[in-house]
Amino acid sequence: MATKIIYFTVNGRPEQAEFPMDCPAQDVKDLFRSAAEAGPHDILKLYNPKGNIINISPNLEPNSPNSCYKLEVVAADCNSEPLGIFNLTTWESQCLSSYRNKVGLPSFLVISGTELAGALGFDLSTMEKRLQGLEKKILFEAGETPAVVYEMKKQVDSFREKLESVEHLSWLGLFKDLTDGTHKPSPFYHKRTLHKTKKECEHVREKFLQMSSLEVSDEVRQYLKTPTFDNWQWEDTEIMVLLQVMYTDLDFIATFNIEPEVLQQFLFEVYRRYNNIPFHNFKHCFCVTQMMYGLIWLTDLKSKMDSIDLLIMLTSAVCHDLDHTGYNNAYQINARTELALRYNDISPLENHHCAVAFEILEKTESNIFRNLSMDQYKRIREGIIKCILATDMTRHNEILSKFKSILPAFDFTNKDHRDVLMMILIKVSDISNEARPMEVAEPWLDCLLQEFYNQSDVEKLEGLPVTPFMDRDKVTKPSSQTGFIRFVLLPLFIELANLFPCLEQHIIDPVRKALDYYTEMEKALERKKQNRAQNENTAKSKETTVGAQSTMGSHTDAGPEASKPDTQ
Ligand code: 0WF
Ligand code: ZN
Repeated sequence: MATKIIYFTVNGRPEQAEFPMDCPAQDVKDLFRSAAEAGPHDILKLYNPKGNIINISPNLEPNSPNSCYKLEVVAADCNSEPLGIFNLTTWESQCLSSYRNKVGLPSFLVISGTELAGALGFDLSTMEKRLQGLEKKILFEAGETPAVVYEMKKQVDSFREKLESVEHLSWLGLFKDLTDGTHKPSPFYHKRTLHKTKKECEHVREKFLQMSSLEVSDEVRQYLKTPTFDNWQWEDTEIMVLLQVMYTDLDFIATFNIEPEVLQQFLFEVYRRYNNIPFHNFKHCFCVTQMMYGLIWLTDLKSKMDSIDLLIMLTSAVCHDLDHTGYNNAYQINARTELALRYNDISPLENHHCAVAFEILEKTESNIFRNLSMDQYKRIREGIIKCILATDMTRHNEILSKFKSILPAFDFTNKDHRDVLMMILIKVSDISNEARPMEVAEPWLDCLLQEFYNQSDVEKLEGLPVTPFMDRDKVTKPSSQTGFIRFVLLPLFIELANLFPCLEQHIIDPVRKALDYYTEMEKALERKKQNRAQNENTAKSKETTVGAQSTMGSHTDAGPEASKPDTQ
């Protein structure tokens, strides 16, 4: 079996990990976890020599001892176990619990990571206040500060001192220099190359321009019109050529007098402004556009709507997630990012995607609408803004309800009706991965969960509210998908199929199949969980039996109860 060797350092100590090429992802993560001597709830971050965070997975690029990666335990997960520094020895726990019983202290006074997180990250003041309260209660009852409370106070003090002296933890709001109260962005923004580098872009541009004059076969052109299209088979430069084909085959080049060089420059700028993130990247832009393109052909929209509306829809899809940074609106608002401030918490991301689109279109060399009249441009701008803003999922019910209300008397000659349909079409395209073949859709879900989990990790580290469906401790792949398909995807897709019944087989059937697939996966996971719990219980009851037998047979193993004075 071929193996990979990965060289890395952890706490300055050189280590190497060897694992088979087909090693399960979880095993690779566990390997690194044990190298870092990290607990099951600690968060590990692996950096490459350039300082970028890389994914700990079986696909890790093999390296040499000269190009070591760096492994860090960035922070402990705040959800379950007490934090290391607040772990009590057995004796201390017993001592504390006997005091708790005596004075009737509630169990939340156990100092756990959950409380730390709940108290806005590492809120030591809250911790200190609680300790003071605890001390007062105990003092009142016992007359002196017990050693365990004294020890805990010392640990809190020393922890505060450590935190306040570490500059790179300033984003936790604890570094002493942070006196002006301004929000500092998470270090993750700086540590990874979110934006594409100039070199990367130049290379892609050259390759794209070379390829753009090549003829794309009729077979590919037809395949491009179907929701079964597999994006994973195409690299970014080819994707740019395919986008060019869409503009050509919908006759936009001829109808709107778009020069090929301008379209190429526009597509290159679009490529450049999608970031290197797991989900909301250039490939997602392509998938959404390709689904929109497929829907236009499948529903024969060319015969029902003006070309300009189709141009609005396709271009909106191309631009709809420009410069997405991998953190959703809830994060933007909670973290009070520049975008949330700029857009007053109103769809900050979608407003930004739209603004970037018009930045690109402001440049003559990439303005595909430069040969249109003022009125046409105005209509296009209004349409694109409407469509991109409609992709904010918090508006889902509002838009779907509107669509449902006009459906019984839908009229293609009514502009208001067409506007709502355009919003529905971009929404459907945006969340349509599950309408694709399973081998195309499932990797997309993995990418999305990677982006979601990253956000919730950062939310925990920054002491922000954690978005529940992004929390790696709470959701699984099937659990996140069954609810979404049942309550979001199917109700939306079914309404669109009411207007276009031919879509049933193309987008509803595959989504129903996906629902069955994830429902089965959810059941299998549940069975596995139950089996594990059962095995653990069996093992525990065996242990107890053995333990009880040995205790009964040994006077020296009698435990703390045995040393208690006889109160009778
Ligand atoms: C993972 C799941 C989810 N699944 C998808 O297929 C998909 C496509 N787009 N998106 C998706 N989300 C989102 C990307 C940004 C906006 C839409 N998510 C949805 C969430 C977990 O869970 C639910 C479940 C029910 C209702 C609402 C959200
Ligand atoms: Zn999107």
